Amino acid sequence: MNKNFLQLLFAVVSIAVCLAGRVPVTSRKAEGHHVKARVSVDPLSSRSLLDNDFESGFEEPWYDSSPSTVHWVVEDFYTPFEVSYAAPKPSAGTKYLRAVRNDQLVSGLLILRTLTFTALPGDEIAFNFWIRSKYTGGNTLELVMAIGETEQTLVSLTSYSTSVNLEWRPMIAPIPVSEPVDLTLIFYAFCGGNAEDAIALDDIVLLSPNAPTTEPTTTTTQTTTTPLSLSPTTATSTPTTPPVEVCGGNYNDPSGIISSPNYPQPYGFDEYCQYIIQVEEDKRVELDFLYFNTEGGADYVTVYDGLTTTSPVLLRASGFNSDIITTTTNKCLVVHSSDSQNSFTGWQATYRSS
Ligand SMILES: [Ca+2]
Ligand SMILES: [Ca+2]
Repeated sequence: MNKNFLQLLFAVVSIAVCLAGRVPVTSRKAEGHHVKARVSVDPLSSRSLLDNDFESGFEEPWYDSSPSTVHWVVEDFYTPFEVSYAAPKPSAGTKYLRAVRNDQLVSGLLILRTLTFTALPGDEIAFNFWIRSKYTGGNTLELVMAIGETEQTLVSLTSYSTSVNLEWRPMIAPIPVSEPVDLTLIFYAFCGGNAEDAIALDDIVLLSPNAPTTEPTTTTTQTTTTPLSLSPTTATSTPTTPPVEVCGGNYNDPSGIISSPNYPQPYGFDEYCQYIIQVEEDKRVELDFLYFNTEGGADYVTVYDGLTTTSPVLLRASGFNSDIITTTTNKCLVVHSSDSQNSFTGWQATYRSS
């Protein structure tokens, strides 16, 4: 048996284990050597092992290496471990990965990592997350990429840790490599000791829009059918090419709906959209945000009391917002702006003349 055959065998076995989910949760912690063995799957094959919606009941190919009493455990929405503060219902399926504490709710650090895989230029990692804490910022959640010993934070979601965060939120983070690089993705989290404190992950998917053009000639495994079949469906929702016509516009009806580009799919990167709303002369514009979910501190909605960006600012919001805005005249400018990374669902608002 040559080396390639052994690697292929490892990949096939790993996939079989992942799909069939035959590693019992209770025994897995004791099988550290087994986990390490699977890390030796060749990194290109590992790409196809990253996706997990946790519906199988198993966290592999993501590995819990939390050092404390808090661990990542696959939870079913209908049978939560901490009954008094259940997770929000996932949009699809019923299972997800959740930070589970012991009976005394002792706080602790959580680590969740992939095996080493080859990231290609254009790769993005998409996932859904829920983070909540009694005190704002009390829990932390960061996604980090590690190349050898060097770690780089891809996204920090700690600002979403509030007592009122009761929903799953989608996240897409670009993996910033300019050439194929072997790396590991790691979620670092801290879950506090309050009853409300919670962190959960679901629907982790490696998006690889450029995969067909950068396929190395040495790849012999055909395990790539999984990502290839995913690509066409996810390509329509990637935020890099939002329809141009929904980036801003003129709104002159007495009432209407405006939303971020591509809503309810994630908005794009580096966007700047102007929504110009004008109602009858003697009326005012009332703007009511029905949904709001942008990257905190990075992707903003700004509402001006007039038609230019020099007009008084009525609202400048990122992250959450539920304010109802009323202008002093019949004119209003709404600006949506996003930066070059981390795309969220966006926002939707109704306006009416009042
Ligand atoms: Ca799920
Ligand atoms: Ca952003």
